[in-house]
Parts: sequence; structure tokens; C-alpha cells
Amino acid sequence: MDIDAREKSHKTLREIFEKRIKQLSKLPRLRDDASIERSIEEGGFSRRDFMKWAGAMTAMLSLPASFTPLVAEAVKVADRLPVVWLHMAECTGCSESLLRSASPTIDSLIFDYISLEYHETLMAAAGWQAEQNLENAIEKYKGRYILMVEGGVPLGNAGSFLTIGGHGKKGRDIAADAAKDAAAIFAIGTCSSFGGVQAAAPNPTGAVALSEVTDKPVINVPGCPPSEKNIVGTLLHFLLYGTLPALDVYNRPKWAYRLRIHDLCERRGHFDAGEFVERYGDEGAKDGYCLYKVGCKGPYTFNSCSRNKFNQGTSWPVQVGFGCMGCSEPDFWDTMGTVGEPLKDKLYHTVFGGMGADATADKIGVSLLTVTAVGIAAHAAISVIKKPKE
Ligand code: FSX
Ligand code: SF4
Ligand code: F3S
Repeated sequence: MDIDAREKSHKTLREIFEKRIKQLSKLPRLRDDASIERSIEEGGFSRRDFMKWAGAMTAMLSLPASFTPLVAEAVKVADRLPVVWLHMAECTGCSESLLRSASPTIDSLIFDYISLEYHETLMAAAGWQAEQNLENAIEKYKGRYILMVEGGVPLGNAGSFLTIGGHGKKGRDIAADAAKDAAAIFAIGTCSSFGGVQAAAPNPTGAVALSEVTDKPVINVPGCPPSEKNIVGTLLHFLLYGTLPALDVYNRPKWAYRLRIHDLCERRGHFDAGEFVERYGDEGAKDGYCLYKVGCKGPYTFNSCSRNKFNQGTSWPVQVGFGCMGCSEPDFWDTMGTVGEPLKDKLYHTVFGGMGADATADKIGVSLLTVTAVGIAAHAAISVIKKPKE
């Protein structure tokens, strides 16, 4: 794109965002007891910290740095959007990832600040009152609320593996009903995006992805759990654009899931140099070598962990010395082989055979995952020949 065209497109984008923020700011605030400024201050952050955070989110959403003030403005109107958060079959790690870090992050503060109309693990209400809250929120904010769902949806035995509340309402019906009048639907975590651990073979409860119980578009934010940045970024994207983000073939936002873990991994230099950890605790492990041979699935996994990390950017699986398990990919429990071991040749050929090394999730389409593992395996094998054990 030439400079003129780029400036024009930035101008258009700026106008879209300004219009959207203006529209949202006209809506009534849903919470009187909080302002983002106060939440940030009470969380121990300065305005400077907040702007730094907004700058990082702007970059993450692939927007130019000059959009940072607009992103910060968008956060301020986040309390106009009611959020309904449902739990299906899962471990609640997705909520934990976002909300229960030892010290609050700006991301978690934003979740405290938005109007969570219904969230089973956080709200004070219980029993009949909780059920009533959900019905009221759906009715009151019809067509306006964002639905976030955590967990797979069990369909087996007519949905009876997950019943919630006094009337024994089935999880699948609760999710389907809540989806009907939502303004946007986010499947938070791999369970909700693809079925997750519940759906691992033999999938006794018949668990499926959220997208199987609604005809409406679902934005998948996978990861077991997903990073807080991917969750908050998806919300921010919706606030700014008011539309669905560009999605890959698995309905994951491209701004977060377009690159493989392997593409930006801090150990990538060692992979390219053929320097591998052969066993946990060996000299290579101490030197921070590549974890491919001890089971890292980073070359087949699209997610932003190597850029964003977890726990306030402190660390991520590869940094602590345990390879990526492929947790943001569909059916990773079944397709990523044994934990701690590289994928076996047979699986490479069945799942990845015939794909080019530059393949993206889109190009691969419905076949699973990413680049040709044959190529990856060949690289690892060649490196053994080139680099005999020292
Ligand atoms: Fe699943 Fe989230 Fe993994 Fe757990 O709920 S994505 S099991 S971290 O908590 O749904
Ligand atoms: Fe990093 Fe894993 Fe790729 Fe090695 S195989 S470079 S540890 S992502
Ligand atoms: Fe999951 Fe791999 Fe990231 S296991 S958390 S996608 S490093």
C-alpha cells in the first residue's frame, strides 16, 4: 500500500472508531460505582501505566501507535456494554487466567470495570436469584449484551450431562437461549471454541463447541486457558469496530492467532541451529535449547503466547522449559500426540502430510493445524546428523 492510500485508510478507520466511541458514550453507564480511572488508580497503576498498556494493546491489534488515545477512549466506554458470561463443562481456568492473578493487571481491572451482568463464579447472587439475574439481563439488554461462554457444551444423553439450577435446565439450552439475543458471541477458551478436554476421545458426554448450538457467528478465543490479552483484546476490538474481526478458518481473530508459537519463539535460534534439549535436565535444557524433541508443539500451534506471555507478561510455557502442548488448536488432546514427545511419524503423515512449510491455518482449511510436520521432523533429524551428541 502506498503512503497516500495508507493515510486514507487510517483516516477512515479513525472516523469509524470516533463514531463508534461517540455512539457508545451516549448509552447510559451500567455501573455508577466505578470509573476506569478510579479502578486503575485503586489497582495501584498510574495514568502513565494505563497509557503504556493502551499502547501495547494498540500494537497487538495491529493499529498504528497514533491510535493509542482512541484505544484508551474505547476502554472508557466499556462499561456501556453488558456482558453475560456462562460456564459450561470446564475447569474455570479461563476465568482464573483473567481475574485471579496474584496482583491485579490492567486487563483484570478492566474486567472488574465492565458490567458483568452474570458470571456464576463472581456474582454474589446464588440459587433462584442467580437464575433470575440471567433471565433479567437477557431480557433487559436484548440485542445489546456480549455473550462470553467458557466450556464445552455436552449434548450426549439429550444434554443431561450438564444441568444447571433448580429447574434442571440443560447447559445446551441455556447457551442456545443466551446466544439468541446477543450482540456478539465469544467462545472463551478451547473447550468453548472446540470442545476441549471434555471432547477428547471417547468424548463420553458428547461435548461440542459453542458454535454447534447456535446459528449465529461465534468468535473463538481458544487456549487452555487463553491469555488475558487475547480475551481483553477481542472485547476492545468489538468496542472499536462494532463488527467481527477478521477470522481464520477456525474463527479465531487473526490479530491474535495468525502466527505460530514457533514463529516468534525465544528459542527459535536454537531450533534453526539444530540445538535441542534431548532430555529434561540435560545440558541443553540448562542452556535454554529448543524443546521440540521433548514434545514442543509450537510449530503446529497458532497463538500469541510467545509475544504476550501470561501473568503480566512474566512467563509462558516455553520460557519455563516445558514445550507448548498445542492447547489453542482443535482437538489438541487427540491430535498432538503424547505430552513430552514429538509427534510420531505416522501422525505427521496422517495429519500434516502434503502441506507446505509456509502454510497458514487458512490455507490448510479443514485439515488440521499448520505447517508440514514432515519438514519440521526432517529439520530435527538433519540437525542430529549435522550435530552429533557432544
Ligand atoms: Fe477449558 Fe476454560 Fe481449559 Fe479450563 O474454562 S480451555 S479446561 S483452562 O477453564 O474452558
Ligand atoms: Fe520454540 Fe518449540 Fe519452536 Fe523450539 S519447537 S523454537 S521451543 S516453539
Ligand atoms: Fe497453549 Fe502452547 Fe500457549 S500450550 S498456552 S498455546 S505455549
